[in-house]
Amino acid sequence: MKLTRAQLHEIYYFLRLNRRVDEQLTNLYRQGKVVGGVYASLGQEAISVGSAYALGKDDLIGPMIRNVGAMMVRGFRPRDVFLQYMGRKDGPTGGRDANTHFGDLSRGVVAPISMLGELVPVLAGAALAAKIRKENRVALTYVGDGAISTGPCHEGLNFAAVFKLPLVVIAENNGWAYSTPIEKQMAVPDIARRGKVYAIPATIVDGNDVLEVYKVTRSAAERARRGGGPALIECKTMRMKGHAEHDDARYMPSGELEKWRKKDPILRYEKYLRGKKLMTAKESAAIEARVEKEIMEDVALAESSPFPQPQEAARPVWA
Ligand SMILES: Cc1ncc(C[n+]2csc(CCOP(=O)(O)OP(=O)(O)O)c2C)c(N)n1
Ligand SMILES: [Mg+2]
Repeated sequence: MKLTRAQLHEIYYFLRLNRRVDEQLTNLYRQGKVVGGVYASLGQEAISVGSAYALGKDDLIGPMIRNVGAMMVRGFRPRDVFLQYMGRKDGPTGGRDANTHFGDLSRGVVAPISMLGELVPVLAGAALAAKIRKENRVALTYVGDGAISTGPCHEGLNFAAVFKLPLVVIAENNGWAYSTPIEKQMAVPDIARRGKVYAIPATIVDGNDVLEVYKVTRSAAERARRGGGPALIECKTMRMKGHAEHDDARYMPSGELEKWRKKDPILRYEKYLRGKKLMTAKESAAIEARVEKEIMEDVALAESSPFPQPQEAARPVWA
């Protein structure tokens, strides 16, 4: 399906929103207003936005910590992310959990969990339920180059392949799992090679090209919807910061980030739209103004929300 001019602009809006949420979270962290760490999606926005944008509204996603962009596409707002990271009462979990550990099934978003790889069997289960109920839904989730090597990820992929479940797994290969480079935890150069052993079609995609991510995810989702079974999509990208805000990434070889900065997914997409005369300077300025207004309003709103009362901590846990 060809994207309309309005849709191309909407994708640009979500990319910029994702980037600005990240930048604002960094500011809040440095001001001591965040409870816990901040995990950026810097440099990986095209994967979250392109893949989530390729799904239908009844499809399910299981985002990981760097997939704020996907959560925005599914209808969460920057305020949800700020409130949650700041542990405030009006946040999605009422201050009971941190960072992006929240979801909403009415938006088709399964809450992320910290244990790497675990979302693969969870979303495979959701895909199985959809198949049994003949709901024509696709389930999609994300794994990193570290998560792909966990036992649960293997079990989930294998299960989905055997039962031909409508599951799309996006492998975000950013080269690092905390301080471990990919060559120290995998003996093959590409995650996509693993597709073959499960009999799952696997595609390698430039993860910094939002339209390519969109296109490949969309065709994988359509194939899954037709009963063609799961797909694995390896997106090559780079984590443009340390694992989290507290990690200065001094273990990364010098020059690596410089090289990747030239491939910034948002600047690249903007240049593409401009070059093809699909977005004028006036139109991009209007999108920027909208993003800025929403970010500023939502930061103010989050900062004005109180912390929860201690006695509320166990309320949804114990009847
Ligand atoms: C099963 C498990 N082991 C270890 C951890 C601790 N841990 C959290 S994030 C992370 C690195 C993840 O790397 P990757 O999967 O490549 O994702 P990225 O951070 O690069 O997006 C580790 C080791 C965890 N959360 N779960
Ligand atoms: Mg990684």
